[in-house]
Amino acid sequence: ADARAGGAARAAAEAAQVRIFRPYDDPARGVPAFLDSLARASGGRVRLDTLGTTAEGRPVLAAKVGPAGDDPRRANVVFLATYHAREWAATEMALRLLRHLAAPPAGDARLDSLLQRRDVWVVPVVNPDGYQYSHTTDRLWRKNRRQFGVLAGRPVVGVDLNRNHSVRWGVDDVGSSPDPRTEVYRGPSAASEPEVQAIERFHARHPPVVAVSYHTYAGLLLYPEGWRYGLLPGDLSVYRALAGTDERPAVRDRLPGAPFGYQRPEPSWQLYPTNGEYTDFASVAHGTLAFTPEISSGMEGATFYGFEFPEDEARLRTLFEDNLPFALDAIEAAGDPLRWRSPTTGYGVPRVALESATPTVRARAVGAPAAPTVDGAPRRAADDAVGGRHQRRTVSDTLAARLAELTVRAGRDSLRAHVVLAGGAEPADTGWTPRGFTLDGGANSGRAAWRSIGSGALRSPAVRVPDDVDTVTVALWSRHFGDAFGPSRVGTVWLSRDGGQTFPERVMTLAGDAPVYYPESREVAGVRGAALALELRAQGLLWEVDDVAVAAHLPRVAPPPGTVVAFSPSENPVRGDRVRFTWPFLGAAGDVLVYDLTGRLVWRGAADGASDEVAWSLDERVANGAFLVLARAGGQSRRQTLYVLRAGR
Ligand code: 0X9
Ligand code: ZN
Repeated sequence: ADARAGGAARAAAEAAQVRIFRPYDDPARGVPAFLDSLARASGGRVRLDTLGTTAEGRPVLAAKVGPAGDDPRRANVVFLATYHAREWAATEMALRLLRHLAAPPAGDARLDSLLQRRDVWVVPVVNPDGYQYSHTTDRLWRKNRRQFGVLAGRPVVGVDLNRNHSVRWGVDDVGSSPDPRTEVYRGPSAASEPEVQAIERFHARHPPVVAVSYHTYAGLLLYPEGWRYGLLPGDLSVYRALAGTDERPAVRDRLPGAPFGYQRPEPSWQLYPTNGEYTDFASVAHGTLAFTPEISSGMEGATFYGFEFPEDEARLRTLFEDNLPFALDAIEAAGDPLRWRSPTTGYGVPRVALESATPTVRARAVGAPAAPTVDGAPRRAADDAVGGRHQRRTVSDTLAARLAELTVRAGRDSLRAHVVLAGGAEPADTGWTPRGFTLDGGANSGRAAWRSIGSGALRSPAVRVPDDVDTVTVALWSRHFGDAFGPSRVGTVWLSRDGGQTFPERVMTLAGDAPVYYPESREVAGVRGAALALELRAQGLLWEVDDVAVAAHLPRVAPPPGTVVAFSPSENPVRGDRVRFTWPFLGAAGDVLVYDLTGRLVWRGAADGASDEVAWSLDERVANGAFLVLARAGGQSRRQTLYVLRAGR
């Protein structure tokens, strides 16, 4: 009798406990059932779509929010969750986001009108078979549930869906494994899995401008490149505007014990390299700005929840509220990423950004390729192979000597900078004071680099910023071994504006792993006339630093009227629904005309002469093919052949 009473009490207690996480198959509480009821209650605002079917016959479902259908004039934004079965908090985030978008809090007219201008898709469970299995049988299951027979008496099951995408699939055995028994098995061939095929098909039909793929649990906000150490995306400025930096991060993390208090933004390889991964796929195949938030880095006592996020409404609400602003920013930025300024991070996208001043000039620009000039002399430079849809990078040949002045010209954009400080542990670099940093032979350029094996501080000499300069770029090359999961091992860069007496402002943070040298840079504004100095502080990490520079941005000189710059499109072939042309005739009004090959006028847009660009929004009537584009002003004209190659047409 006692046992029965105990059992009843336990049952009552269990019934009283609110269940939050949803399995897949439960006909009442499962994810598909939830989506169904949400769609039915939404008054036509949410529609469901089946993107594909898994090996065990479950649908991969997408919920579309906003106007019916997919209008090419509206930018697509997609939110994905739970490539990895056990990452339930990711699905919970996606479902809460969907609920928020389906019924914005009363009076949120801004979100309402924003959703009218976007096609937003939410795929809360990319991996339904694995997800269901993690609910019924093995809480920590990761892969899908495809069967690969029996090996040494054990069934071999599952492909890591985040290693199965068709871009850079299987390029090495570090970022994925050919062994089906491992957790990171990449599958027998690229996009071999039905779930991955479903996602890739969806991307071909509705190429997203921005995508967010929720995972758990490292407390990071990752973006490409992810497949090889040291690579930075061409669109880094746009990624940074959205995701922020350690100094101005986009996503807070207020869960108890969260080590940084925010999701650290960084290129994905700094966690570890992967191949066949989703964001590398989306960014390369569709020019998508694709992010992997590794959400939920909370702790219970001294340990992470890890994949087992507590079923606790208050904590899940915190998780959602922390991640919501970035999700809304992603939706908003998709309209015109280059001109968008983030209300969350405060960053916009500079037309030209300097990535390194020495030993190479590296710059990202909207109008590429950029042409660098060093100390008045043009430099040989190459368009970097790591492209972006919005910006490209140009890298100069290695400079033989330290420079004083550089310019980067890209179309009508330019950046002219005075290199006011440069140093890299070479004999000529006087005035630097290393404490706990030693000279080391593993240089990025020249003979030596500065190296700290635990803690130390490296101070630069002080330099005066000219009075007509507002902004500087602080740039350096770093190789370091830190900690992806906490602030125990970090390197930071601090700025003094009083000649090195105080260093109140942190301008850069390095953590995670960078086993190869790569360039880091930040713009700092409001430094007119200041006596600047840098202090690099190593706390617990193995850090090698070389080629440190401060470049003072000289005032922009407008090209004289009558200057003609190259007439070029923002992309060619055009894969999206909008293309921008640089307006070649400075100061002169005119128009841009688009003809098809039969000579029919397809579009005409006016140029007022004041703005740099003319944008053409292609509607659904524009067929794929070749077009002749003409820019005219007064008696002058420029022509350009343009190809339109949009998916699903
Ligand atoms: O390994 C993954 O697929 C992701 N981490 S997780 O713990 N959720 O499994 C991270 C993928 C991000 N990309 C790279 N690290 N390159
Ligand atoms: Zn994951």
